Amino acid sequence: QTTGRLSKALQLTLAVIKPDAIAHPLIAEAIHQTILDNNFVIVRCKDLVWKRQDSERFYAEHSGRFFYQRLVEFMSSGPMRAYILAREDAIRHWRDQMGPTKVFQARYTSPACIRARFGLTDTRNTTHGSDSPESAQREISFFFPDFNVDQWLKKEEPLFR
Ligand code: RTP
Ligand code: MG
Repeated sequence: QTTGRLSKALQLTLAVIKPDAIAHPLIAEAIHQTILDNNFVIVRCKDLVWKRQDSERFYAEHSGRFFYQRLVEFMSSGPMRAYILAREDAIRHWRDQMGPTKVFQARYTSPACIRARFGLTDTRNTTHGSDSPESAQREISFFFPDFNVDQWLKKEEPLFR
């Protein structure tokens, strides 16, 4: 039986505000506000800058793609902000808030989403979000090596009921 605003399907996801959006404080603030408005609990938050190697490692799955070089370059071009977010159905819900990867598609199909509002190009598209529980686990460890997902859920999940 669940009574709180978070159900038993409490989930963690990894969200990033990318360098294009962090470069503009009002945009970063608006994205942060979207996180709060959507009842995500901010479990961890930190600002960081990637070296090119971090970028290459994080996006290794895209290494053959035509946009890989500019993606890697962009993601190591300046500060970004990483969050661990908790919510019911957090992974899907955060991706819904971001909207489609491609900014012009986002503007047509879902003009209220983050990428439609603030995205510049298909690469400089403001935000990242894990796309599955497996990615969330990997990406949370990538950004927050000391954070133990299973331990956190075991300890905190009952408090969210
Ligand atoms: P993400 O992995 O960051 O959540 O993004 P996604 O699933 O929506 O998109 P994906 O296809 O996995 O691409 C990863 C990131 O690469 C950049 N990208 N640039 N045509 C392009 O220039 C292009 N296509 C993708 C974006 O920054 C995208 O988020
Ligand atoms: Mg992806």
